[in-house]
Amino acid sequence: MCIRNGGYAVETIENPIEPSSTTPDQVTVDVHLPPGGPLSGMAADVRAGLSRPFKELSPRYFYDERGSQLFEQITELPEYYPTRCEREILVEQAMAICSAANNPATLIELGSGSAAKTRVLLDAMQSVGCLDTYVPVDISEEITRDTAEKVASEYDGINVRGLVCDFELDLERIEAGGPRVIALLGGTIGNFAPQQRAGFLRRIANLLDADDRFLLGTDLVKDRATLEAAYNDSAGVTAAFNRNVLAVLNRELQADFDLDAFEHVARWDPENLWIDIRLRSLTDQIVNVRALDMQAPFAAGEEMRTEISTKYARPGLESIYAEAGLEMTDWFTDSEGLFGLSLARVAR
Ligand code: AVJ
Repeated sequence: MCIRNGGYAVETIENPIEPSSTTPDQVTVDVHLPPGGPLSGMAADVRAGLSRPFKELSPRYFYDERGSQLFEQITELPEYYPTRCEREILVEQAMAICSAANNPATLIELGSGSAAKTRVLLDAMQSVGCLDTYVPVDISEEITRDTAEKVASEYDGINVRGLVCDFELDLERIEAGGPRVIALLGGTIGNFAPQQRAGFLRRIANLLDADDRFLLGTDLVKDRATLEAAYNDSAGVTAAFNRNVLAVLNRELQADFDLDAFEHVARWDPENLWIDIRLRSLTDQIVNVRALDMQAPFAAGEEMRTEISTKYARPGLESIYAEAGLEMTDWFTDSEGLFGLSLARVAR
């Protein structure tokens, strides 16, 4: 274990500062964004999505500042149980998770954001004495720096190696001491289309050594009423969150979407086991996207997909792991069985 010895330095790879030998505590933030920044692939992506007969936008564009705030509000809604349930699992079972994951030295968190839930795991790791390194990985440089510095100041002797990248694209091997846990919390994997998910999990399998574990949060299949209520809250926050993606396009791609000309739709699809989240055009309209030099016609009643949120059951998830060369080792749920956390290892 490192012993805290003074402050910590924040450095970037572009402008490295030699870590001082008298400060074993350190924070580094490595930036691996494409030249155009986090939104560099957006234009081509949106063009493709708006050109298809069944239009579709990627959920990754929800999270500008306003979208992130709206999502925060969603997590506090009475109808939206996943965040509360996942937190309950972490709080109640952090020690069990920590020991099932071989008392890891390193926690790598994909989509770490403000790392609100992570602290529960870091606390458990610290109390067992295994905590050495935390690697927050997020697309937002500002949030990652902030999180990295805060975590470093909160945990004695911890090394923090922030990584700013699109974890779907640039998840290169992270050289930090093992055993390691790579965590993807919050049910984010629910947003991945099946093929995208398969590719992602295979890459995770490739990153894991025998002692390493993957920790995954998944919302679980349950009755339609509960599921649909979580995505059609009575306060209309989810509707505002969904429509906000149009404001992002208006700003980033000089589009002229009229947010009031679209309504929020979220339906449970029992065949695909996902909530299908869409925006439905209320009128016949033509949307101009100046930066793409493109016009997108919408018929009245036409629906554009903005997100899927897949729900899982343990056996299905075990098969999904197996197809990716992973093997579930442990399964944790909340008291009501609404949300699942699983640990997986590379298949033997
Ligand atoms: C952040 C992807 C887990 O799918 O439940 C919440 C996003 N969308 N309400 C989810 C979301 C609408 C959320 N994830």
